[in-house]
Amino acid sequence: MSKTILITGATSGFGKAIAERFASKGYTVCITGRRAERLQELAENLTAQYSVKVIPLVFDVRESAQVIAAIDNLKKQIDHIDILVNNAGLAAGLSTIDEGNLDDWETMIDTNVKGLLYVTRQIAPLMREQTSGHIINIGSTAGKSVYKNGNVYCATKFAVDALTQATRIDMLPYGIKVTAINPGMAETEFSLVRFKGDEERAKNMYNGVNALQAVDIADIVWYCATLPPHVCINDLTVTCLTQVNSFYNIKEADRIVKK
Ligand code: NDP
Ligand code: 8X3
Repeated sequence: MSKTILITGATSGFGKAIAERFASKGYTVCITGRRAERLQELAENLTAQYSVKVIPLVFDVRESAQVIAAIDNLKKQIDHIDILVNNAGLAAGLSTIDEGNLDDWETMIDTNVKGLLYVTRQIAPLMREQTSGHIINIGSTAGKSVYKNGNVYCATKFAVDALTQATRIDMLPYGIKVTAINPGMAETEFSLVRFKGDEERAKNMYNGVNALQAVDIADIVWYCATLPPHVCINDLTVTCLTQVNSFYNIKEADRIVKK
């Protein structure tokens, strides 16, 4: 029986790279997102390349009814889930609290916090029943220290940190691992989304910093997910070499190297 992973937000970035990594290792891969065409294309590519079962599920994590319907449908197609990666998330805008956009706030809170909760609420009982499983939440360095104008996005990632800790306690009796992976700056569609399609501004974020790439996060998820059964990484923070935390980083060109 092949192992099964469910990855939210697999239409781009980390989620897509994680789906590729686990498909390449023979996992049955359940991929989710709102962009149906991208999901379908990814499903077809992974099936063709790795001959694995891929189940695309189109839903918005902010809509609890959609989450419930999609996971109910999934449960008819598979009988176990080994790994859930709560990855779907986003930042919208950058501004001070007094000038914040309420719609952006709602979007971030609904997606990053409530969306993660809705999905976890549907999958955790299945893992409890199995008395096995691994929940991996994608947090952020933004959930470890706040940065200027990051207020609400940071708050949602602090919430992910708290929920990861709480879930680990709740799942403890059932042998379910719960891990937070907290990446720093990574070059995905994240900034394009944050800056609402402003490609120039998004690209500038990564200029000269040698940022993390989606495959780096996929490597780390694979590592955390394949440790011996008695070993659980609780909390892992990862940045590129030129970043220390949310607010302290340098350009690659400013790094002192021996001539
Ligand atoms: P991307 O924008 O490349 O990917 C985000 C994914 O989330 C997409 O697949 C998107 O799918 C999905 N998503 C967003 N909103 C929803 C929604 N309402 N319902 C369902 N799916 C949704 O960004 P990343 O890969 O970088 O981001 C992945 C996670 O990593 C996020 O939680 C982000 O906060 C976190 N992170 C990112 C960092 C970075 O610097 N890139 C660093 C630290 C953490 P679709 O639009 O098709 O619905
Ligand atoms: C994404 C990393 O620093 O842009 O979580 O907030 S950052």
